[in-house]
Amino acid sequence: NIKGFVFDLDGVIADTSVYHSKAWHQLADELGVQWSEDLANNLKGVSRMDSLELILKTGGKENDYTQEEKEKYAAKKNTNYLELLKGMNASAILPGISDFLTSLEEHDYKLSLASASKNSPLVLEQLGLAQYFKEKVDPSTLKHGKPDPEIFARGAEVLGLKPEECIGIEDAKVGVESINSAGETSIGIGDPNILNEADINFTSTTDLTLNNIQKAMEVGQL
Ligand code: G16
Ligand code: MG
Repeated sequence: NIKGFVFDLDGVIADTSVYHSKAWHQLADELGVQWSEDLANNLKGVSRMDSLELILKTGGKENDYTQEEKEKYAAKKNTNYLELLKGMNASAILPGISDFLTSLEEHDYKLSLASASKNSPLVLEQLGLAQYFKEKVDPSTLKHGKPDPEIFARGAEVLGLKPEECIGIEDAKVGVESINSAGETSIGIGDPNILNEADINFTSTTDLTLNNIQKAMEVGQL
């Protein structure tokens, strides 16, 4: 019996994954690392420092920089990202999400946020959606990033729910893995070939409705 929904932010609620990608692309160019669609996909949902490590590894440069230099580059990416966020408003909310959040509230589902982003409180404020997510997992308190189950397990915990009472929603492959290993039902938003481990797949957030979820699940589960 589903009682709560645990949301990823970037790429599910808002268009910000495009901004993350853009900011990492800029940094990859500066570091002389070849940018690719695959790299962009593999960075989704991955924490700031782990993202930098992945970019360096992709370019065979993982041993070229000190920890201090790496932190400087990660900070630089964040400055670029924050610059791109300036002026972002409710128009960056992905299609169908506002209606979906309203209908979840109407049906008394509990909502929490499981975003790896330390910027998520700021993003929610700018989108005007902060009131929906009083319960959030603070990513700075996590020992492990996605695909580890920790973040989605905590997303259920902050709602006082068991994992099996929750549906997790993600756009990243590592995010879907995190939901699944936490023991929640997973919804993947995006390319079904990439998100092939999701229990339910929708290609777009416009398909995210209680009706469609009900249809995709076994009768009576929602
Ligand atoms: C997000 C993005 C990632 C980003 C990470 C950390 O995760 O998908 O691209 O690297 O957060 O973000 P920040 O540098 O802002 O702390 P999610 O979990 O919301 O998709
Ligand atoms: Mg995401």
